[in-house]
Amino acid sequence: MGASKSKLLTTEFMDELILATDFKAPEITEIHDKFMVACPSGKLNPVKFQELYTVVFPHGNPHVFSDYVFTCFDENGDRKIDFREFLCALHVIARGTIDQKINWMFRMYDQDKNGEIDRTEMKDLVEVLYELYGRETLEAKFSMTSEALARNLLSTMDLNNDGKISLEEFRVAVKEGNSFLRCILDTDPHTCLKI
Ligand SMILES: [Ca+2]
Ligand SMILES: [Ca+2]
Ligand SMILES: [Ca+2]
Repeated sequence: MGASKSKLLTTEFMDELILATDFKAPEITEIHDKFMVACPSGKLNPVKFQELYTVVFPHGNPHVFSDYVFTCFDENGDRKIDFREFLCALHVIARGTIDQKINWMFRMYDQDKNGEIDRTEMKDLVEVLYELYGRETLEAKFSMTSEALARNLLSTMDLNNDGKISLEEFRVAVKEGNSFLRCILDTDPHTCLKI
């Protein structure tokens, strides 16, 4: 089963992957088989990645969102996701603690990587999710435009009133069950990409 598709996984590479993640060999083989079906070339490009998200969010426009996720997976920044990058990201998302997942999500939306989500990044975050799920769907769900929701979230989450959201403030809001932030967790690539 899947023997031919797994031929790129040498014993050496497998050992390295087991060390880097805590997946076991049979799990890695299974994920690798699915990965190779989704992208036979062995490297996901942004277009292919977006196609995977379009299947999951047929009513929205996943273009920008998938690019956010892509950038987070693509550790060396060559605009391709190889199997090692894919598996390492998946390891955090699928197996990580809730805190590791929250860190991952925070890093994704902290676009300039300065450790804070500022007003513009918050606006972008909300905008990206409205596009992803479909604007009408989220406007109906939260009874607010994306601009109003971004302002609302910033003022609710910003516990020390410095106009920015720290990782800790983000963590508190997610754990308190903020319903919009729950939407973010529902975009977990592990669930979405079904790999
Ligand atoms: Ca890469
Ligand atoms: Ca930032
Ligand atoms: Ca703050």
